[in-house]
Amino acid sequence: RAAAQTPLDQSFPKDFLWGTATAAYQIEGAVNEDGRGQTNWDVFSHTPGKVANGDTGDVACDSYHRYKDDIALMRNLGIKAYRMSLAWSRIFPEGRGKPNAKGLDYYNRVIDALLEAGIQPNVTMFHWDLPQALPGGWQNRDTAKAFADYAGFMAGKLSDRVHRFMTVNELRCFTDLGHMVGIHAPGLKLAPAQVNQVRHHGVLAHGLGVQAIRANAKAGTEVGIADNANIYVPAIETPEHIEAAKKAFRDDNAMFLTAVMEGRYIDSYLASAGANAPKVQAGDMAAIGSPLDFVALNIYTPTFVKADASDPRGYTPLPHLPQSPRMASPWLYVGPEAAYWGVRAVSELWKPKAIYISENGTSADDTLNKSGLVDDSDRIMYLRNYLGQFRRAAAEGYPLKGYFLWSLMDNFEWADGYGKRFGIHHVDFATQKRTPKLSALWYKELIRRNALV
Ligand code: GBH
Repeated sequence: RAAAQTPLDQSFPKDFLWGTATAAYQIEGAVNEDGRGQTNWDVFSHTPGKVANGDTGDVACDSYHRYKDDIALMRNLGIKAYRMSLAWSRIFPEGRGKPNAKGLDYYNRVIDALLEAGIQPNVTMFHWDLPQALPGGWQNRDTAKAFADYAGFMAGKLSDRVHRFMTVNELRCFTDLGHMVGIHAPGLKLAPAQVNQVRHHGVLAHGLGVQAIRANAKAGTEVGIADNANIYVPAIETPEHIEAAKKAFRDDNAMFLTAVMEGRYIDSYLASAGANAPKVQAGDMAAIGSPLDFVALNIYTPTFVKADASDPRGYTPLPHLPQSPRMASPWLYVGPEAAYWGVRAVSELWKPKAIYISENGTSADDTLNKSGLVDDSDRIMYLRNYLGQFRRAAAEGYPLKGYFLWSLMDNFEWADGYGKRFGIHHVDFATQKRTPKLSALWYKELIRRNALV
């Protein structure tokens, strides 16, 4: 029977960059090998009570030794790009000073093997594993400078083969979760003024990092940030609610992505911070606002928001309810619209040349079936819905260029240890055996068609 109507076009733009993502401390293991220095996460995960089940990243997925296996998984998927991070303390065990050649050798091996497999490395300079030797960590402004020196050094070494760098991953996480909430390394609960100072050092590290990467990398190297801006979805798709969502997005990310994109702290933030506002030195804001080649977003959870004339801000965010649908992690509320509205807000507010999704994915109940496989239909449901919304953004002309699925494989999920699995490949941590889940087969087919399946 002939179709009654034209089917919805489900395709993605030609040359859309399909990939997967991981991060050094979550997969590498080998924490005492080849001169790697200790990090804040080594200390934190070895502190009793900090990580579920007492798990640590000591072994993780053992990718330090098994990176070739990982690349074989990627090759089988047909991905074009891989987002990985560098362990700063493998290169500078003390955070600064004399570089460690063996650390550099490791990343040269990984990058060369990726290129050999036809996969484009996209490199994040800092995904939370801070060299422990840096005095005061992110509370010390010198750490921002040390980061820039390290990032510039690595850009000089890698930009003959790596063409896209992200400075830091998720400003809000390594600042607030580590220094205000205390659930990530270094596990502090500082007062508001100190928290704002840590946040300032975070964006400053990004900005000085951009400058250092540009100063040391080959011409044409792209530099950006991978951030998890809080995303606001208009409750109803009408101009007043859309405007409210855009304003909420800009306000709520004021000390992070908004500062990076605008090179200043906006008035609403300074007013609410009052005497606790960060101490800013001459030149800081210009560095923080260094122009970027792209913005990369990690997108998981939405906040719905409505226009509200009775609120001085003009909007009211709507709370998640206990019964709101979520995935296997309590924080992971289902909200595929975040995919579309995240891309659209960034595009409309700041008009970046390109947007990448540096992470999107989910934990799921990953019980092995009788054949030893994982039938993760929940994850497929989640990905299909989010990718539909990313597709909408691309189809409407927002400059969305690529997507990195979190994660290539199950790994060390920070404070949740190995208890939460985000991979599209199952990892048996006793044997290190990797097995594709149903979602990996689904993703492979999506990439093959360059269209939603
Ligand atoms: C990303 O963080 C990270 O970049 C990545 O390394 C990580 O593996 C992945 O997502 C999956 O989590 O316990 O309720 O206080 C996403 C942001 C930050 C969300 C930590 C969950 C804990 C919230 N995540 N947060 S809670």
